[in-house]
Amino acid sequence: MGRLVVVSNRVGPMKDTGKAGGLAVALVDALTSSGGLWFGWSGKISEEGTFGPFQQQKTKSVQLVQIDMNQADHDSFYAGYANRTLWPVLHYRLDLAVFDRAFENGYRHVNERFASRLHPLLQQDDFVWVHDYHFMPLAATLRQMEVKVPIGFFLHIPFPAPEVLAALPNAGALIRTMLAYDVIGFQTSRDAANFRRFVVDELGGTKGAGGVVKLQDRQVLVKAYPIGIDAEAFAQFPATPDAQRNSARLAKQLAGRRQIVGVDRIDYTKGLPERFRAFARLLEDYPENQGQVSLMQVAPPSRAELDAYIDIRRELEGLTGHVNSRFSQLDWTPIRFLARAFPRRVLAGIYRSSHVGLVTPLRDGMNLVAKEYVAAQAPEDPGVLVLSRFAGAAEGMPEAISVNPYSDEDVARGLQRALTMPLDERRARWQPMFDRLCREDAKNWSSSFVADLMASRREVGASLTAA
Ligand code: GDG
Repeated sequence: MGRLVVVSNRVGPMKDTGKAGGLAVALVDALTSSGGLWFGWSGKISEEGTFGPFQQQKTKSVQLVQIDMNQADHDSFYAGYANRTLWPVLHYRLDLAVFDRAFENGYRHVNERFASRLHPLLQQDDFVWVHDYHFMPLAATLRQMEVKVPIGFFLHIPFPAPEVLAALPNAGALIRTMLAYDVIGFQTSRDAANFRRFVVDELGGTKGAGGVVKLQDRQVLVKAYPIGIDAEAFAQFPATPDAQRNSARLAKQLAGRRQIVGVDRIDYTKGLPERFRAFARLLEDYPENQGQVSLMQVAPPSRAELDAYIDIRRELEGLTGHVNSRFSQLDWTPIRFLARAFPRRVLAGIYRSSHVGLVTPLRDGMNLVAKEYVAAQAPEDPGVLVLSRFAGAAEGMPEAISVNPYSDEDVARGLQRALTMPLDERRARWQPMFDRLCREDAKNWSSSFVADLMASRREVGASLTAA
């Protein structure tokens, strides 16, 4: 079996799975089982943009190779095209997208730089697995360097309807470069279908059997691989001393009242202002919840160098003040907005102490919080998941209460239903979701992608480029 090479914007961490997200856990697992190389940005800016410290994890036969970026590349590639252009467009937010030739050039340039740094490290029997919207054209660039090994790509965020994507200048050329991959994975069958439709309707390709798309000499497997979590580990977290200590603090503070929990990076895709308004709507439409049910929103700041992210945080602070000043009682505060991160074990304790998990993105590739909330519940008395129909997770969690995050009335109704749900129904909904999470976990996700990648044979042919 060949070596696995993973390329992602950020690399690691390799140790302490209590801190690492499901993605890191899944990738470390895949890398260690075949031996491998993990290549990406160091997270550092330096003017030379040279290789960062070359780290070697000898025990696990996994090498981490990280490179720095210079300020100009960071601004046009990361803060520019990746996060001001692709992120909003792929999340259906054309209103927030910035189209700038300099961003587009920076994106291409950084992809070329990553490819030329990776190229000399590749061996003949390697398999390369590229992650996410930062590196969509990477395979095409590697193919121009005569790299022949199988290369796969997984998109962690949504792939929108072609009608939306067509608004991105040069969308056709960008998607065309992606046909240099051998396997392209998406979070949901809808995303995969949108991609196939783009190739057929916009590029003039055709559909083959089993999800394959064809264009000229290229044949690419396009398929959904819904990402999972390390469900069994997550189910154990609430029993750890850290989690229990914090759950006890929370229980004391709640004093028998109930709590709804939300956990999201501060991001305009996560539907946070809409969620706060829907919670206020719950208190208005179902006033018996006043003084009884609070919303705790954990929201670590992210991408704080972008204006859209600063704006959303301010809006949330304003809404919190507004709702709290209107509904607070002497011994009860409706919204607690914690704009900071907590260790994963503490998070698991918060999930378990909360009667409802509220996950209402306006669009989301998958949403791992929905899965973590379910995994952290006590089987004998599980809480209820209220889930946006626009999260990729909704496709595989039909037992959740499905809501339209744009409608405060609908979310309030879903919340009320969750808060009044009898124990037998809560159990009946929770068990099949939990069983599925254990079966379709993070390891299963990475091993099924890698298996398809290994099965793919690279057809030698002319490399497709944006030209
Ligand atoms: C992208 C896609 C897709 C959050 N707060 C804390 C904390 N977190 C952890 C959660 C969860 C992760 O961050 C967030 O994952 P999501 O899936 O919810 O969202 P994105 O960050 O937008 O991720 C998404 C994902 O990639 C994977 O493919 O599901 O759709 O957008 O694991 O628990 N972790 C800690 N403290 C916090 O305060 N330790």
